[in-house]
Amino acid sequence: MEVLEAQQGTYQLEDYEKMRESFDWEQTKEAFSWHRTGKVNIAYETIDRHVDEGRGNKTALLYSDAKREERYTFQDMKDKTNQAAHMFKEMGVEKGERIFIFMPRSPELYFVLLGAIKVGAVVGPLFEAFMQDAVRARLEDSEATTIVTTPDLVSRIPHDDLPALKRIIVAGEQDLPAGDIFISLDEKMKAASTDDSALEWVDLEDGFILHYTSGSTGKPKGVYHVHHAMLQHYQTAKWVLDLREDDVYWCTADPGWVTGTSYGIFGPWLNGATNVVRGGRFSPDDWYGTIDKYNVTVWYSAPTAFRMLMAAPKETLDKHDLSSLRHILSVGEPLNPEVVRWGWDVFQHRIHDTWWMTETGAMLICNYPSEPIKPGSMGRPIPGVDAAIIDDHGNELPPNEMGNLAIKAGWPSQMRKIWNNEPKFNEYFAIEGWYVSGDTAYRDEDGYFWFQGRNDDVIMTAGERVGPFEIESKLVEHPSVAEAGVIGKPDEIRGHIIKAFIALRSGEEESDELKEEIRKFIKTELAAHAVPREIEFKDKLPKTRSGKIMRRVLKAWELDEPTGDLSTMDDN
Ligand code: 6R9
Repeated sequence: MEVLEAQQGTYQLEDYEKMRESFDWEQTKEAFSWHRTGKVNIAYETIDRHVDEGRGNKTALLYSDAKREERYTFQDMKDKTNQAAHMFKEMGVEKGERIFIFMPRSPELYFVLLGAIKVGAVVGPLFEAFMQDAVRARLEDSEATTIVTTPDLVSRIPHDDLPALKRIIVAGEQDLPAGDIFISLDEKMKAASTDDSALEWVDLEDGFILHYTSGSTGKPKGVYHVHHAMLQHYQTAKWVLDLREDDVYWCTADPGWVTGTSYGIFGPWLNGATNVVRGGRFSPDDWYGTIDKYNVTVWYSAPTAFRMLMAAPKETLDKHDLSSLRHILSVGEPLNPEVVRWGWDVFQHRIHDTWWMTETGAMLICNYPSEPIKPGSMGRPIPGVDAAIIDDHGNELPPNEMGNLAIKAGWPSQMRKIWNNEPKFNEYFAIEGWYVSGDTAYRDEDGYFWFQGRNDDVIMTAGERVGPFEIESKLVEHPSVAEAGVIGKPDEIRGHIIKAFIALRSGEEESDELKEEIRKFIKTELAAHAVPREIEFKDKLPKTRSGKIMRRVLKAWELDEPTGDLSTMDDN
C-alpha cells in the first residue's frame, strides 16, 4: 500500500489520535467572544472581533479580477459590512428574513453577505451561472424578500408571481430598471453609517445561511444552517487547513457553493487569516499567477481543477514561482491517487483530501498535515465526530466492506432543516442515531475511508453537484422533447460529464442542430454548468411501471454493463 508520510513541520493538530480521545466541542467554545459575553453572531466573530482585539490593521481580503485589484483590512471589512447591515435595517429587513445574493465574486458580495447576517437575516447565495428558472425555483421555495445582484444578472430575476419578494438591490453605477422594487446598492451603501448599531445578537440555533443543493429527485433543497456551525468552521480550518493568522489562504470555490462560504469566508476569517479571492474564470496561467502574486501559503481546491492544471503545458507551471505554498487540500469529488502523485511531483507537497457535504456544513472526514496519507483515501473523521460504514438497517460493517457512509448525528455544523421539507430532512436521519450521506464507501483496518460512489443519481461534474431531475424537467419543456433521462458519464478531467438520453416527440427529426439547440435551451433557461455535454436520441426511455425514468439502466447502457433487475421496468 502506497503511503505518503507527514512532512516535517509544526502543525495546529499535532497528535490526531490523542485529540480524538480527549477532544470535546465544549473546548472550541472558548475561542469565541460569546463564550464570555453571551452575544452571538457569526458575522461578528468572523470580522468585528478581530478589530475589537486589536487586529484591525491586518489584511483580511485580497481581491482581484481582470479590472480590479483591492485590499481590505479587518477594519475596512467591519465598516463595509456595517454599512450593508444598516442598509438592510433601514429597508426594514427583520431577523430570519431570507436575503439572496446573486453576484459574481467581488468585494461587494462579501460585504453584503456578511452585512445581511449581521442583521440576523438568512442568506441564500446563488451561483452566478443560474438562469431565470433556477433563480425562480429558489426564490419561490425560500420566500426570499430581498435579492442583491449586478446589472448583468438582474434580467434573470423574475418578479412576477413571487409575492414575498420586495426588493431587488442592484450593484454598480448605472440606471436601474424601472419599478419600485429596484434599489441601488451603491447609493444605499454610500449613505449608510459604519457604526455598530445595526448588529443584531441572535441565538446559536438561529439560521444564517440557506444553501440550495441538488438531490436525485424533486426540486433543489434548501439546506439550512445555524450560527452554531461556527464552532466547526473555526476548528476544522485550524486542524485541517492548518490556518494561522499569518497565512495567505486561497479557497478557489465560489460562495454560490458551500465550500465557498464555509471555507471561503467563515473558516479562514474566524481564524484571522488573509483571504485571497480571485474573480473571473479558471485558467492555469491565471491560477498559478494568483498563487505567485499573493504568495499563497494554503490552497484549497478541487480535483477537477487539479486535473485541468495537470493537463496544462509545463511552461505555464514553470513561469510561476509557487514556493510560497506550504499546504494543499482538495474537496468535492474523489481525488485520484494519480493527482496526489502529480501534486507531490510539481509542488513537492501532498494534496490533502477532505470529505463533507452541503448538508454537513463543514469537513468531517479528512487528511491532516501531521498524519500519513494513503492516496485515494478521503482520510479519517475529525476529532469530535464519529463516522461508520453501515448497512441499510444501521448495522456497522467490518473493515473493507462497502456500505453506506454514515455519521453519528449531532455534530455542531449539521444542517438543522431542509427548508419547507421536513420529510426530506427526516430521510437523512431515518436510521436511528445516524446521518446517512448518500455516498457509499468502505473503511480499511487503519480507519481510513475510501469513497466508492453515490448511491443516488446525483451527478458530481467538475466539482459541482447537479441533480438530474432539474435538468430532465427542463429538457421536457423543450418543444421537441418528449422524455429525457440524465446521467453522469465518467470523464477523465471533470470526474463526470452530464449525458442526456432524449426521446423526441413524434414527427421531430433527430439532428446535430437540434442537439445544439437543446443545449442552448438548458444554458439559457437553467445554467451553463447543467448543460448536457452529450445528448443521445432514443426511440423510448426505460421506465418503471410508475413512470420513473430508470437512470441506472441508462447508465448500464452507457457503460456497457449488465442492466440488473428489470422486473419493475415497463415494457410497453
Ligand atoms: C463540500 C461539497 C457533496 C458530495 C458528497 C460526495 C462528493 C465531496 C468528496 C466527495 C469523494 C471527496 N464529495 N467530497 N467525493 N471524495 N473528498 O462538495 O458539498 O456540493 O454538497 O457535494 O460531493 O458525493 O456526497 P456538495
